[in-house]
Amino acid sequence: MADQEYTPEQIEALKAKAISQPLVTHIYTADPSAHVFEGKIYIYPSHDIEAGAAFDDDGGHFQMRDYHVLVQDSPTSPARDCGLALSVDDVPWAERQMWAPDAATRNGKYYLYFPAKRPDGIFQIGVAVGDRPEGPFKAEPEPIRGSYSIDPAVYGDEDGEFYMYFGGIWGGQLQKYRDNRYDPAHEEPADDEPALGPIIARLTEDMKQFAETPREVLILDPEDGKPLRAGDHDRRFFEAPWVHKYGGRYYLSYSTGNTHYLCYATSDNPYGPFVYQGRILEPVVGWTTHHSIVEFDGRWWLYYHDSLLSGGVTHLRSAKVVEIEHDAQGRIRTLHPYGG
Ligand code: FUB
Repeated sequence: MADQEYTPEQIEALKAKAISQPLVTHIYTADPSAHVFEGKIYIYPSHDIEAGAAFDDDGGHFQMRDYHVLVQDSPTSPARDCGLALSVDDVPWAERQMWAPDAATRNGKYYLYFPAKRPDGIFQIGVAVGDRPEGPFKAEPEPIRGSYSIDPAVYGDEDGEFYMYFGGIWGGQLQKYRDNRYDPAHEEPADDEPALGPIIARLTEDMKQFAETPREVLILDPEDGKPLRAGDHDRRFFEAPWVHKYGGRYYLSYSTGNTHYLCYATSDNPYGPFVYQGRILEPVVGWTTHHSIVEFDGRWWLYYHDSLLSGGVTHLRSAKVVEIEHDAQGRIRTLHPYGG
């Protein structure tokens, strides 16, 4: 997960060709989860900082400690930082690494979902509750029972049910679990075995627990109808699940991690199986790629991040937004972050 080296000239050239600009530049923000609440766009990003931690393949250099919520009147309007929404110091069970969050609203309350490491180094997912989209949020004293790994994304369906999708391999620890049970001996499956999928669980009415046993979501190869293989690094799920609905179909989008693509798969059912469809975004500057997709006034927007503002530092990223299109068949046109 080390930085790719760029010269200042290369960075300037990429900035000139970039298809979008950072939403804010006074802090680093990443993993932007965008929602329309109260007629505005609220964005729930990670808050990247330079903590001086060494680079490693488990993302030890991502040492974020709090969350700031951003707000826009529309996706083309300036973004405003609403200030501190939640600090790790105010989460009784969490010690460090406040990674990619998401949010949802139900019955007049707002819920901030976030992964963080317990003192023993294991990721779990917590929830904090507020009265306003921007917080402040008060954390529940314990993580969500039965939660694990990272990158919660909460999808509210038209029938009123809410589902959490979560998971990420490598630093996100998903490869250590089978059937929701942790075993440090587990690793990623062999290349010719089915890849690990993200995990889904319906949420309880109070939005604070899983209402059912979490289960794995399958992503199938459209060619043979079989699950994508673990060795298929250009297409298999790595982290950053997100779900949106378009034309009555569920779209599961995600990062392929070490190959740096944002891809998507579709299904008629929130639990899947999903069928792989293609790429949404080619690789950005910086190792990670992570996004959300939101509709605003009938147009669709991809919130994503890159590391251009920091000159290519992988753990100092900036959230951005660009419009995406679904064609007549519902396919999403692939975007190139620096033109081409
Ligand atoms: O921001 C920390 C981690 O990097 C996120 O949880 C992953 O999705 C990746 O973007």
